[in-house]
Amino acid sequence: RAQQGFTVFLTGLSGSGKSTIANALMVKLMELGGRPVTLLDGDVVRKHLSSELGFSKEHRDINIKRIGYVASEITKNGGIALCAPIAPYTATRRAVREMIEAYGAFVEVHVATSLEECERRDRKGLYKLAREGKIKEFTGISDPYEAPETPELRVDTEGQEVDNCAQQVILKLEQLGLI
Ligand code: GGZ
Repeated sequence: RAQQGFTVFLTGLSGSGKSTIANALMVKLMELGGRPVTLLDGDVVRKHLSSELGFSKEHRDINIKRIGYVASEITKNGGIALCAPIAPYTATRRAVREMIEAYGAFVEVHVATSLEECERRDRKGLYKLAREGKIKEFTGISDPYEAPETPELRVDTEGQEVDNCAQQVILKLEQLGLI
C-alpha cells in the first residue's frame, strides 16, 4: 500500500492561500519522485473544465464533483492529485471523499485563513467588489462557507510562511504512510 495513489484536497476561502500552498507542495512532492503529481487548481479548472459554470450552489457542486472525478482517476492509477477549490459545502466534500476513498487516500486540508485576513489581503480586489455588491454570491460575504469540522489537517497561514504550511502537509502525508 506504500505506493497507493492519493488526493490532497485543500479547501478554504478565496485568497486563503490554497493555490500558493498547493504549488509549494507540488514542488516538494515532485522532488520526492516516484508518482506523477497533478494540480487541479480552482481557477484553472474553471477556465478549462468548468467554463460554463457560475457560482450557484448547483454549479459549485457540479464543479467540485468534476474535480473529484478527475482526482479519483488519478488516484486510481497510482498518482497524486492536488486539488485547490473553495469547495464550500460539507456534503459535497464528503461525496468527493467517498469517490476517492474507493481507490486510495483522501487527505482533506483546511486552509483556515480567517475571512478578516483574506479580506484584509484582498489580493485580487474581489472582496471589495463583493462588498459593493458588484460580485454576487461571493463566498464568505454573500454566500456560505461551511468549514470542515474534522479535516485530516488544518493549516493556519496567519504569521506563517507558505513553505512551512506546505511542510505541515508533507509531515501529515508521512504520518499517514503515504510518502
Ligand atoms: C467565490 C469567486 C466568485 C464567487 C469569482 N465566489 O480567489 P480566486 O477568485 O482566484 O478563486 C476564487 C475562484 C473560486 O472558484 P472555485 O472553483 O474554487 O469555487 S467553488 O469551489 O466554490 O466552485 C475567486 C473566483 O473564483 N470567484 N466569483 N462568487 N469565488
